[in-house]
Amino acid sequence: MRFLHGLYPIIDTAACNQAGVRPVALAEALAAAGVGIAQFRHKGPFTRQVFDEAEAIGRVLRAAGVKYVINDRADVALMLGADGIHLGQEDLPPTKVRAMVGSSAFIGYSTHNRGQLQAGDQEPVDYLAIGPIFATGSKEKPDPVLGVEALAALRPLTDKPLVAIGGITRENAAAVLAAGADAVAVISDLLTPDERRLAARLEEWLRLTGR
Ligand code: TZP
Ligand code: MG
Repeated sequence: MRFLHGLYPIIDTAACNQAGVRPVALAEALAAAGVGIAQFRHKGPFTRQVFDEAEAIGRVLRAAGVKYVINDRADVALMLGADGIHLGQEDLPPTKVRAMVGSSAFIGYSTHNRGQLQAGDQEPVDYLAIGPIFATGSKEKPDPVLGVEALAALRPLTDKPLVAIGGITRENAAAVLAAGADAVAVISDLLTPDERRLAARLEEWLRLTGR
C-alpha cells in the first residue's frame, strides 16, 4: 500500500460546503497535485445528487491514478468500482464487508483508543486509522483527543499501515508522522476559501509529507 504514505486527503462534503469549495474542484486540485489516495466522505442522506458527485470525483481522481476511497458506504464503493472503503466503528462490520467485496477493494477501519486498535488489528482490514489526535471540528461527537504521545505508544500495537486523523494541520503533521503514523488524514486544513488557492495549499502539504 505505497499510497498510504504521507498525505491522505479527505473530500468531506460538509467541510467543502462550509469553506465554499466545490468537492469536485478539490478533487481536481488533488489529482493535479499528484496525491496517492483520496477519500470521499458524506455524512447525511446519500441522495442521487450525492452519488453523482461521488462518481464524478472518482472519474477525476482515477484518471490521475489516485486511489479512490468511499467512506461508510460499501454498496456505493462497489457501484463506483472504488479502490477502497473506509469503515467506522458504527458502520457495517468489516468481516461482512470483506465477504461482500472480496479482494476487489481494500478496507480501512477507524479506531479511537487502545482497545479498538487491538481489536481492529484482528479484523480483515488493510489499514487502521486512529484519532482524533487533536481537537477537530469536522466530526460530530468525536472521541477523546489522544495526542501524539499516545499515538507513539499505540503505534507498535499493529503492523497494519496506520493513518492518524483529527485536527492535523501543516503545523503539527511532522510531529504526527514522527510519532509513527504512516499517513495523516486531513479534512479542514486542505481547504482554502478561494478555490484558486487550493493548488498552492496542496503543494505546501506535499512539501511537508512527501508525495
Ligand atoms: N475521525 C476522527 S477525527 C475526524 C474523523 C473523520 C475528522 C478529521 O477532520 P479534520 O478537519 O482534519 O480535523
Ligand atoms: Mg463511517
